[in-house]
Amino acid sequence: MGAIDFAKLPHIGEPLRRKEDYRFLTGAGQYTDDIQLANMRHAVFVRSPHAHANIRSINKAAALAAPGVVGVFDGADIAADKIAGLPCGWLITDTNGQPMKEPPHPVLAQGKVRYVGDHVAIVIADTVENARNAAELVEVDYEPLAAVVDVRDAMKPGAPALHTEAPDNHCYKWAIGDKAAVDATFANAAHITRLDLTNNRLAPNPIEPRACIGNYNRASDEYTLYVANQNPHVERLLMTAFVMGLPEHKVRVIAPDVGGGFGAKIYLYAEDVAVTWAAKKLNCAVKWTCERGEAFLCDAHGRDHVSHAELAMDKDGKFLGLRVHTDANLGGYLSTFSTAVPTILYATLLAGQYTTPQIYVEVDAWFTNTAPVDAYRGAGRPEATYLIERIVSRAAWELGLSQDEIRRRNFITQFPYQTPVALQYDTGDFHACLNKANELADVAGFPARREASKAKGLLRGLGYSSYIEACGLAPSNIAGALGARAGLFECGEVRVHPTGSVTVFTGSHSHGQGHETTFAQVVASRLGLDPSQVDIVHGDTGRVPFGMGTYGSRSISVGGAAIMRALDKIEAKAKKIAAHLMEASDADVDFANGEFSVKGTDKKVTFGQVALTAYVPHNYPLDKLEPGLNETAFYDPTNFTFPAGTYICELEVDPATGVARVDRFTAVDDFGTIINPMIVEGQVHGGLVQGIGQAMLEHCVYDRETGQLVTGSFMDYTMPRADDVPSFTIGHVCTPCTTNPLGTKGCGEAGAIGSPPAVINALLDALAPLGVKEFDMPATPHRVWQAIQSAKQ
Ligand code: MCN
Repeated sequence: MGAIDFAKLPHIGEPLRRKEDYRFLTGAGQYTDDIQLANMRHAVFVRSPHAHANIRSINKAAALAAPGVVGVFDGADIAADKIAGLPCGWLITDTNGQPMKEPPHPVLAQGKVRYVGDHVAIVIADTVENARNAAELVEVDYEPLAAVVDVRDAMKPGAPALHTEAPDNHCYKWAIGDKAAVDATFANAAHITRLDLTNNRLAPNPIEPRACIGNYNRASDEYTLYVANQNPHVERLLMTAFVMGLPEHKVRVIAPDVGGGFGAKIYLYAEDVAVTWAAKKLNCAVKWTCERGEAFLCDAHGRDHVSHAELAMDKDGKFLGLRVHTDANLGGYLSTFSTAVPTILYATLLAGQYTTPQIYVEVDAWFTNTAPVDAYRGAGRPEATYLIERIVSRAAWELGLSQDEIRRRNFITQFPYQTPVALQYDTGDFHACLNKANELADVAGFPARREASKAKGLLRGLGYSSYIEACGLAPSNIAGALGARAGLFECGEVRVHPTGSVTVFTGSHSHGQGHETTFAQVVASRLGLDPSQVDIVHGDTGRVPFGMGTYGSRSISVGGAAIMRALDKIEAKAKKIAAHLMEASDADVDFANGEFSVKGTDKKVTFGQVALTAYVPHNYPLDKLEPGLNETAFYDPTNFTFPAGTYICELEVDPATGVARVDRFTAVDDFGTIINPMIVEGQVHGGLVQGIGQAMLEHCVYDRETGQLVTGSFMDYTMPRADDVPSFTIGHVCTPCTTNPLGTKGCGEAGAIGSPPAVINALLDALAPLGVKEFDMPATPHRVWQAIQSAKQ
């Protein structure tokens, strides 16, 4: 079935309430920490209080003697059992042709700690309290070393070195584009706009902290790991093949209800391995639940780029070339997908929505004494969008063009469009998004609103961001050629039961995105069922055949497409059964609205009758067909999907206090075919709040001397709250994706990608009368006030 026909099916585009909300809203969800196993003990980790230190010795005796303690293990114990370090899933090749520096990432420290919170030992006791008390008795003799937390410091000659494998802290230099051609373009440009910017480091903060329970069954020699994770099969693959050296069929990974992830739960973490290993060692289940303070220290962080960008234009503001250099902070070790974020997921998006013919991007990635940095909602695409949309807005100010005009002069209008940075956009209508955003934001009424603000002594600004992103990760062969050490397909199994209801097993994982509803809509619409007749199972390697999981807004476009393939097989087989029942040829059978009919006759059988016949095959072509109606499909996409849109932010600043307030925010997105507009709107709202949070409030700060995390709690790290954001105005444009059978483009990250530059462009527009030209996120009152004062000098 083609994407156009699919979009016309019943239930597609229906704002169904989420099936899963009943259990979530009535407290019936089952998260990892809710799970109680027989013979279960509790783990607490001893973490480094130093950003950088050698470990001279560890004395476990007092902790082992403490009440309730059943085990205390350190790096030596792990090494003695030949447990390997945590792997990095993406190999980047340096511009010098050598592989990136890939220092070991031990599960428990091996003689050295490299960030505050680094794992030193695991203490296991009968209760969490006893484990916590005993952890304080583990005596670690540290030799503190000088620390480095900022990339600008890490690259200095003589900076403290974290790893012997990378004595200058440099992990890789990577580049894309034709440098000579870009340099030549700049030599002939009529105007060059330049910009330095920092993309601030963020802590993901899903509402459910990470948690895991390792268990081991002596009788079958099998492990089970319950874990708050976004991709249980990937977790199992990494843990068995790379770290523990176990056969995969002996390890079951279950990610039950998961309370948000935003990227932070994609990775294989030290805690997951440690509890699984300790379960066998102690012959008991071992549970660990992260505390919020620990999450700040050791969940993978996001962003942390320092960039310089230059945009070359002709005299009419037509873009000729873009030149970018970015220094990316990778933290103390390489987290699972960290290396792909500032390269493949970032630089390839730097064409944005524009026809810029020449682009050259160079990225240097550095180790620092901070928590590992990896994908966080948007992963590379927010950093790219922030850079492009900031420099485009600045170019407009410098050339005296309106924000609208500079974008229109440069928009891509012909599709498919091959960018100079590898990606090929299949569809889009950037003018339509901009037009609709202008209309919904009432841009025409802005001058009057600005005057009204002025009358109150306030400054009002208007900011644009026309983003594009690549999601639905990705064709496996291209990802492999770019360094991925895994495939990026998805798997779906559709199991039709004898009475016609359906259970679907998907490799995608839902941790807030509503898959139990939207995937059921897809299946119900294809089979002519009510969505209540379709259940979705995910998050269990013991039940789902295989899966690559959820990140990169890939679930509906890749996971959904795998289910569509399985449905094609179901439909093909069901048609044969129906043809037999109606004594017709397969080719003459049509299927629509849950009924099979023979062309040109009034013969009909229902989907339910066919399902029953498949399992009670009394009148059945057993010589040609197997009984049963259960099909599995794997789907590997041929391209990314490219959601795009225009966001417009309007904010007010009080110049006396520096307080900025987002007053209006309009988001117009093109997600192709929309399965459930209510869920999509929720996804956009969530993303916008996260993006506005980055722009206005959130910021991980490490002390530049000591490497201590200054923003280690919600007292210091400000999460956005309801009264920090306005009621959003949302609109849609639809150009269906041409490379998947649903026509969908991912929506899960768009809000977080498109919104930060809209906010900061609005802020700079508001502050322009005061002469403020530079500003780095977040726009806290203190920083805004400082910017105003600096501009006065
Ligand atoms: N959808 C739709 N029509 C479309 C596109 C999507 O109806 N054209 C629906 C999908 O069927 C799905 C939801 O919208 O129910 C999101 O789909 P998709 O864009 O495919 O994204 P994923 O399901 O793969 O979710 C991943 C994405 C990412 S990468 C992050 S990070 C993120 C996000 O989703 N983390 C979240 N949204 C989150 N929402 C919550 N509540 N919690 C998180 O941790």
